[in-house]
Amino acid sequence: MTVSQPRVTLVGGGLVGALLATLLAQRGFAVDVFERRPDPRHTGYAGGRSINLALAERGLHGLRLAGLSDDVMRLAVMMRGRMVHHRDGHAELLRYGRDDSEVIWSLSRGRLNIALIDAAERAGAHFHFDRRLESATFGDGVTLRFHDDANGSTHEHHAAFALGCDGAGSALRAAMDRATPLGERIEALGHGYKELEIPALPEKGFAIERNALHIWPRGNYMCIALPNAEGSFTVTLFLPSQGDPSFETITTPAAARAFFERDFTDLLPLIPDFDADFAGNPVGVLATLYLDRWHLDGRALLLGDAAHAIVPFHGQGMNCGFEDAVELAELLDAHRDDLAWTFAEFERRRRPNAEAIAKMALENYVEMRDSVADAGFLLRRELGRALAERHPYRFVPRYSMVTFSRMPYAQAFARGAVQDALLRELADGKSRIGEIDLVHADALVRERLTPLA
Ligand code: FAD
Ligand code: 8R5
Repeated sequence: MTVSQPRVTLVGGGLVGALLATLLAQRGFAVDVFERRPDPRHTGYAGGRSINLALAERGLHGLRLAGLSDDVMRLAVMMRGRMVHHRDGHAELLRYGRDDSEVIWSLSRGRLNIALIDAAERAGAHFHFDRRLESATFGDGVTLRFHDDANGSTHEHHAAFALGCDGAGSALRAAMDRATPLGERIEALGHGYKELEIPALPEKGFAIERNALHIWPRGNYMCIALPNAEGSFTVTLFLPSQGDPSFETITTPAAARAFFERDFTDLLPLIPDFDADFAGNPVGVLATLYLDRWHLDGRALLLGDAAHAIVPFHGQGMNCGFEDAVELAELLDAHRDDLAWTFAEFERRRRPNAEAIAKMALENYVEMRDSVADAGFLLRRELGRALAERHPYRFVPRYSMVTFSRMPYAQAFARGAVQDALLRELADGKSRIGEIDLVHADALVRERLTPLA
């Protein structure tokens, strides 16, 4: 199929939609973005709550290409590592990387979305707010029907093709699936989350260490806290949906308070509006979305959460979605005359990577919430550190490959598996690192792991 005019229609102007709009407008496409919500620059965002996100190298790369990294980074808070808060009240910082060049950044989602919308408009993209996609039909191109939730009106738009950036509950996905089943599978995690807030101290002071991602690991559940530029922290409690304790058994602020007094003793006093936060904020659901296909020949394509929503435990949902946007903008720019091929090629390149980060995100929940690791795990971790130091270009911790590099997620997963097998083999039956033959280990590393550039 040929497009005479390079016009692009996006559904959803969230994080991925707004970045993609910028990248495509910069490449000379005429971009229309239809967004369900009102313009966040007029209404304020997130109902006044400050919700933050961790930005890592993959997401930062997308922002750099959009020319936005300087503006956005001025508002970001550096997180050097994981601050682990044990039950007895003591805390330790475990650095994520080698030094301050390997860190992650906490950002306000609302501010980031506004910066992205501004950048897209500057590049020439056109936003249509208060346009909720209701249905889409596919014939010669696609006909999109929108509802304005503010005044009840409906609107129709015809386009050669539509790009779905409308998030985990994508309406475009539902419409595509009606036309041709996409093989959708949603796997619930069985755990939910609730947000709470540690306010800033007077004079913008931080109540706990500012430059860290805080974790209170408690076995089957945990709390985390990410810093906001204003001095507050957004706390998230992750807890099973059923069983004891769970969101089914802990339903009132009083029950939650008793639970925190027992399990998060040092955290509770930092949350002055605990009862109101717990009663007022909803329980969020956590699930992984798998699809057999992301596109309908050359007429519709899904990306970001609409194609591959994942659990949050690697902090990579947005980062992965930004990689999608970059990959698609480059593909469309080079192959705008054969959309069916372009969409299939996008899916071919991105789906193995989306599947790899989905798996790694699930695995990182266990890693984060298990504070009392067993002896075997501790020995392997110590050995891993030693090998990373001896072979900095070959043996790279999987967390680092995911967070500080842009190597394909599938490759990070595969190299991680080789490294893990190596550690298990070398540490098997050993109880101290001194018992392990490091010269033999060096030979195995050189044999099994090619050097990275
Ligand atoms: P969204 O950002 O959800 O945007 C979808 C957009 O489409 C929205 O603007 C929505 O209003 C609009 N829309 C929806 N339906 C329609 C419709 N029918 N018609 C028109 N418009 C529609 N990722 C990270 O990388 N790091 C983190 O630390 C991190 N933390 C997170 C914390 C929380 C609380 C949550 C919920 C997620 C977090 N994520 C994080 C994941 C990240 O938010 C998502 O992966 C990312 O926002 C996906 O971008 P998206 O544009 O695909 O979807
Ligand atoms: N998402 C994150 C990490 C990894 C931290 C580590 C984990 C909250 C709903 Cl749970 C989580 C990480 O391994 O030490 N980096 O960034 C962000 C996370 O959760 C976000 C804030 C979240 C969805 C609620």
